[in-house]
Amino acid sequence: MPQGRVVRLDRGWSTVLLANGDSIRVRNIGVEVAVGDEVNVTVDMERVHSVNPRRSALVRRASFEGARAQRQVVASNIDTVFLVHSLTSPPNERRLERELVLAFDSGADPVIVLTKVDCVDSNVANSVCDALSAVSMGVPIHMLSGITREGMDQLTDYISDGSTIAVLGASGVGKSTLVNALVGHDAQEVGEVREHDQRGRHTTVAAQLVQLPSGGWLLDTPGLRAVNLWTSGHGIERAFKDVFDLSESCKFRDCKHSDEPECAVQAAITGGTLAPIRLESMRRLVAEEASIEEEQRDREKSFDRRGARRPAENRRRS
Ligand SMILES: Nc1nc2c(ncn2[C@@H]2O[C@H](COP(=O)(O)OP(=O)(O)OP(=O)(O)O)[C@@H](O)[C@H]2O)c(=O)[nH]1
Ligand SMILES: [Mg+2]
Ligand SMILES: [Zn+2]
Repeated sequence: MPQGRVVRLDRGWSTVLLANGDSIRVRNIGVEVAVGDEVNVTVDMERVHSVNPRRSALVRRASFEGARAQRQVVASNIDTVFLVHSLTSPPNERRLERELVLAFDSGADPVIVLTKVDCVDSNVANSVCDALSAVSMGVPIHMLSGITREGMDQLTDYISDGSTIAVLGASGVGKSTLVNALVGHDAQEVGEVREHDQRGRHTTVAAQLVQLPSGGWLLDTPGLRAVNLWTSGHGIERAFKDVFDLSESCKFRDCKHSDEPECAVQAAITGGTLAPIRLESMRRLVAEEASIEEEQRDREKSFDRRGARRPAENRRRS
């Protein structure tokens, strides 16, 4: 059976790059396919037969379809995730926290990339960088320009033959510009941002895997409006390592960090070493994840009661 990698998805169609370098468009009926998947194509080259197990996947909650949450695999088989923010906008720590949770849960390594360093003076750049550093939990941060190429050499270490980097971030931050700068030609369309608020116009509409001349892959994604969590593994623990580390020293193992005695988290807030917003933010994400988990459990239960088979993961429409 011919094997290849899904480089793009369009409503029921997969574009698959085969091992021999040919690119074909095939139907993906009855299989859940994501960009980045390694797939087997039917011998008649008509459709995706099966998807190989993913070694990593960036998963978020898609917008609600009816009342029920759906999961969306944004990118699969990735090694690194570039979390892209623009230095021309005020730092968005809350968004970065969510992106870090998704990235940690994906199994790939996050890297923070701050673009448009050519557009701001160094005071502004440093203050945005400092604000985001406060929630980055030691994840590397690089400031660069996809236009002047300043700082681009910092990214070479992440690129290697056979490895895949997913590029994630809001619309207009410069994801496609960065992809083009790394690839060395205009592989991806770029679009102007709105002058008054620097927001993008959702130029990239579908995730696209692009091959690097040196080997390796970049996975450009459409700007996500909302970074919604799906059920998480240790993503929240890792993205909120500061809070989790402190809670090790709370008197009670099940401390909720509210009004318990000898709470190390509250002590850090009072002492000014932990921003209260970090605890609030973590609580919000824990609650969001818990509600998805609860919904999933209810769904499984209702299927069990009816004696119906749970719909197999790969039968869900992508
Ligand atoms: N000066 C400067 N402009 C940049 C840089 N990166 C991107 N831009 C500009 O920002 C605008 C948006 O860039 P895109 O690369 O299309 O942004 P995107 O993140 O791919 O946006 P979506 O596809 O909508 O999600 C374009 O006008 C780019 O020329 C940079 O480092 N410096
Ligand atoms: Mg784009
Ligand atoms: Zn506590």
